[in-house]
Amino acid sequence: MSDLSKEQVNNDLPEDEGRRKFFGTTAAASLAGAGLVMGLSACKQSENGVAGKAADHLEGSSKFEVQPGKLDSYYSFSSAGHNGEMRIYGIPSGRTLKRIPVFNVDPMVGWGITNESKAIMGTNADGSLKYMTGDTHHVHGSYTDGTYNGKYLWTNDKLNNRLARIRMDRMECDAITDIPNVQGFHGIFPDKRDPVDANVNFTTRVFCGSEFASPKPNDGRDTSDPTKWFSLFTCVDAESMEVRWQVRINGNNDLVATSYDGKLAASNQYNTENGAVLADMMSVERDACVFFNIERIEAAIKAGKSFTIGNTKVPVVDGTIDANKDPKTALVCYVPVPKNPHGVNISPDGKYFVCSGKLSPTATVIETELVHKWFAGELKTERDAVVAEPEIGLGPLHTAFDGKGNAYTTLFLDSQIVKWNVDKAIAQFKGDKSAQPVLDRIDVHYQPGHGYSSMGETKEADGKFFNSGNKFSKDRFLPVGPLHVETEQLIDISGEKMQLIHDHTAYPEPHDAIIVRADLVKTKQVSDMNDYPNAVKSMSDNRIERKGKKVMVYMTSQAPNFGLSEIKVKHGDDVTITVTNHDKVEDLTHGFGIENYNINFIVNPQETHSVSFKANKVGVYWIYCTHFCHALHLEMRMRFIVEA
Ligand code: RUQ
Ligand code: CUA
Ligand code: CA
Repeated sequence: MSDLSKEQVNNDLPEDEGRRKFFGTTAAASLAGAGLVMGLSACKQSENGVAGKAADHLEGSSKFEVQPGKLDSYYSFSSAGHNGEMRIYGIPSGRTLKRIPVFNVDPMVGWGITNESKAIMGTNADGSLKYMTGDTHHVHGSYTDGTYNGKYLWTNDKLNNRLARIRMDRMECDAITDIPNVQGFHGIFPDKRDPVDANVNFTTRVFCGSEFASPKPNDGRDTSDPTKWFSLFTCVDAESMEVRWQVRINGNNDLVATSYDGKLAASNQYNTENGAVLADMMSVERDACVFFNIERIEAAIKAGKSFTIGNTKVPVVDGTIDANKDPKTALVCYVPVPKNPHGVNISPDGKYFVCSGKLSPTATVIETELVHKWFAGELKTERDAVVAEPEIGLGPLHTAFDGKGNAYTTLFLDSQIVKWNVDKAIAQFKGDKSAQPVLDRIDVHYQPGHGYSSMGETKEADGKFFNSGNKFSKDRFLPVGPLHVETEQLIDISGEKMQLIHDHTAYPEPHDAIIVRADLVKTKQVSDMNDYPNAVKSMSDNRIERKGKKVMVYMTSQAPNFGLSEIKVKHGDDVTITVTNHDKVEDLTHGFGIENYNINFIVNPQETHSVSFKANKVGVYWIYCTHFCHALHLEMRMRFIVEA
């Protein structure tokens, strides 16, 4: 039984008290549970005397309230974790605007049920879905000239190793690609321009990291010899969604970031040990941030310096340390970074990559220009590309930027967001003892994973909002049983001190997201019937055709009528029903559900969708409109009759 105190219900429990009650136990449990205590060196938590006290920071939301009838100024495009979808929130309201099914089946829209969505998701020979689950962690958008162009979003599936694309004019998934020969496909990032062709100043590639080493090919060989397993870094074509190439690496990939000049992709590596068990993955003091030289990799492939794996035709180049000893010809550069780093993010001016320590209380700042110098043979060691490594707190994971030289890093173990200045961190690293990089801290509730700022991953970073995606919500919302909702906390970062604006909920379990200015997104509110090759274009086209056991039904919907009043078939027939919505009014969607046949999908104005199934139950089954459309919505129904 949950025990809500009066104060909690009244929502005036002193901020710090309630928080600390839960925080103490969770932090300790996280540490002990993961066996991480030994991995963490001591960190002075309040070096500047700026240790966070949430009560001081709480400003309240009134200034940012989106009043009834008013619209948000930003979209947030969010991952959904093992729910498998992508989500859209309004910022600053935190209101859910849409849930886009991607790797999951969604009966509301009919994703995974209609023939069109099944074709995108991928089917087995018998027409059933190949996969019904997925795990989305990262969402990134396509770029032109260093900022979002509003064309595409991509997200990863860590579970079944697929990359999905969402077309932003409709906010629907239009392509899914299998990434061959990888497991634990985690970080993704689109490139921002071509490394060579200056005219291509927009996204043409999407890079994909993979966390888990596996046998190559994974056909039963080497199952008991993990030393033979390895990971691949993958490049997918942004338009065709075909896999362009892969790179064999030492260790693993986790998250991915790309440079603004189009020349580099970076990925943090927490398992340079290539360990198969936890203790081995934490055995060395420094792992790495690996940089891929895109121009050289593509030149090597052109020159035929690649191999293939199993039946896969994708060219693979060798990016292992041994094969890349000479910086002047190296395809990759491994920059040493303290213990099991998590997250890699580039500053909006393109100058620095920040890789967080996770098991080290530090963030490592790597200068882009120095990585280029290493590739030119002008830097002594890879480590010389590091220009700062400030101590910022315990369990640093992801870093966002405000475009004013400041970084905001999530501290999982400290349950805080820390604001620090990059230039001051560099000065401190150079030996300036008076430099104090940490500027502010704010408590969040609780244990943040991802943090992201408004336009923070573009050169138009505006320093307005930061969202803390917390992994534990504990006492922040009304209890709903053992599975807690997640807390997303919106923070005002426009001033010197961070101010908590509000909490909003997120159904488990989002990871990364981006916050995009509303004016950059242009959606199409009503579809074009001509975009649907199987459209039933006129009312006189309503008909049923039979070829042997195959029955094809073509029909229209227009409120409050379906174009047919009954469909009569024989037991065992293979039935395909195609429905075109002839309504033109924005928002006038119809649904199509068949009683006891497990079929349910929607058709938005001017759209066409179809389903195929076997008429395997005799009798009368009502077909009805499942989406409220008209005063006579309930009367919008017809009969499906299956004769013995
Ligand atoms: S990773 S917090 Cu994909 Cu940090 Cu989840
Ligand atoms: Cu058509 Cu409800
Ligand atoms: Ca490690």
